Amino acid sequence: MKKYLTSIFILASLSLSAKQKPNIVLIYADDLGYGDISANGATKIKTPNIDKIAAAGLNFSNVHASSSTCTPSRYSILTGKYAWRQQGTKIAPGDAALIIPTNITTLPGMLQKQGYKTAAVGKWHLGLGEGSEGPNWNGEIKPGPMEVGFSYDFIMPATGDRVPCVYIENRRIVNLNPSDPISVNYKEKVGNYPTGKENPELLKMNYALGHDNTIVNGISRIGWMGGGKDALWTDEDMAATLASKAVGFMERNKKNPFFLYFATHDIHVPHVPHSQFLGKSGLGLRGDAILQLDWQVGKVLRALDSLGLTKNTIVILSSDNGPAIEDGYEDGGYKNLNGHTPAGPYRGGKYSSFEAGTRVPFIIKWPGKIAPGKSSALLSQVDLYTSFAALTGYKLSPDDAPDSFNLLQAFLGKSKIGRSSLVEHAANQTLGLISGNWKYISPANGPKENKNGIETGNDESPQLYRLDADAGERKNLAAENPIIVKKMQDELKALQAGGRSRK
Ligand code: NG6
Ligand code: CA
Repeated sequence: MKKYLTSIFILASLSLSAKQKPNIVLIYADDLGYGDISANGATKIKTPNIDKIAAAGLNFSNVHASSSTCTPSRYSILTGKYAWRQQGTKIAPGDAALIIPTNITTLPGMLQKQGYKTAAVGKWHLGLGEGSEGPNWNGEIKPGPMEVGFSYDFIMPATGDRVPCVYIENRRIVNLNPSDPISVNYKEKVGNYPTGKENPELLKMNYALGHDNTIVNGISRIGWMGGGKDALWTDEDMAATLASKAVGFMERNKKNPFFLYFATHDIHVPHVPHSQFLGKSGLGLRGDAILQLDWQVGKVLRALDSLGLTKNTIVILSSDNGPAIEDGYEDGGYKNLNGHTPAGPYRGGKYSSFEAGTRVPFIIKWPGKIAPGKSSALLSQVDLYTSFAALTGYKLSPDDAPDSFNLLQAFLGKSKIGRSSLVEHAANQTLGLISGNWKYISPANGPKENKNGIETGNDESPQLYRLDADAGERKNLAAENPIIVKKMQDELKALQAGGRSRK
């Protein structure tokens, strides 16, 4: 009897502590710039739902994605490791194999060990399957999210502008008719669908920069696909589809602690928002996509309210890299900016070594636990792993999350002190380093502006900026400060040689 009572007691206390662990919802927007939200000073567009997170939470001005493009930033946030430490982590083709090793403990895997249910909903873009043949699209698609720590997934395999234009739920393509198997190829045309190059008259918007392959839903994509007609997504419905999957996961797990990685398609290209947002921003399709993103944020917040979970849920809104204005389609991005500044006060944008590449919106709320306000602590998204490990009581082993630090107190606003340094990684593999108020960019050949009109930050000479006095990185101070340049170069070299980061 005593034994029986003891086990009941243990069970009860276990479930209680599991229940008390806060849910974590990470809304990871795509290509959303620091200045794209009204909470960060945008005046030409209003993002009321994102602003609600900011009003109730802590808004950071110096949090960085680890890279100025998608795949490496996502790799880093989920593994706690800088992506440039591993080969093959550049922007992934749509048929790439999974790039996250299945034998490491990832951020969601760590939370699973702590009793969390974990979901990836939305954009994946970290590869699927193994080996050089790519994923087995018509069968069980693995390894994928479920092999690296997620207990549920509903994903788009790569990006909105890449084939295959289908959703995958728990290893299977959704609505795939076995009598109409799909084929995917990134080298040559497969299937009978028209292409943008051959049939531009079928397009809803003109392509640019090689987005001229298979047409799905009137939009030509990167890569070719055939078959899978019943499984094809409709871009206009994507936001509602993904939001409902995110909400469904929270509903099913309201009694469990859960981690939701809600990686929205918005505001990546193609910008094809639902008609309810068309023309509503006054800033063209890109602005309308921001409104659609904000609407999805509202869906998540309202669901938490109606499930009674708002109080015990940490909500984070951030982005995988800085803004692009036009990125593969002639969708009027530049023409319709109307004075809107997606990068805020920062220079560059997506792909860039300048600050706007990685300095992204980062807002966190946890009612009663995080006091509303602002923070300028220097933090990297890679730090979420170890900070959440500290929050949930997980003890890291030496190989876990090598670039991630416990900066929980800074994320909760209890400390103003963040990292002393962090690495910024650009699309062309150039590395930069922030150390205190100094920013160093390694020399790089290549154009100063890319084909999308974004300043790359490339310069054959070292660049050194003083971010507190010159956030816009206009005055290169490298020549006057050779000792600082050398010190920062040495730190980067040591990191590249496998050295651990400095907290
Ligand atoms: C680039 C694409 C761009 C976009 C990006 C991925 C070209 C010329 N450009 O290679 O349109 O798809 O990859 O964006 O192909 S990201 O946010 O997923 O990194
Ligand atoms: Ca991105």
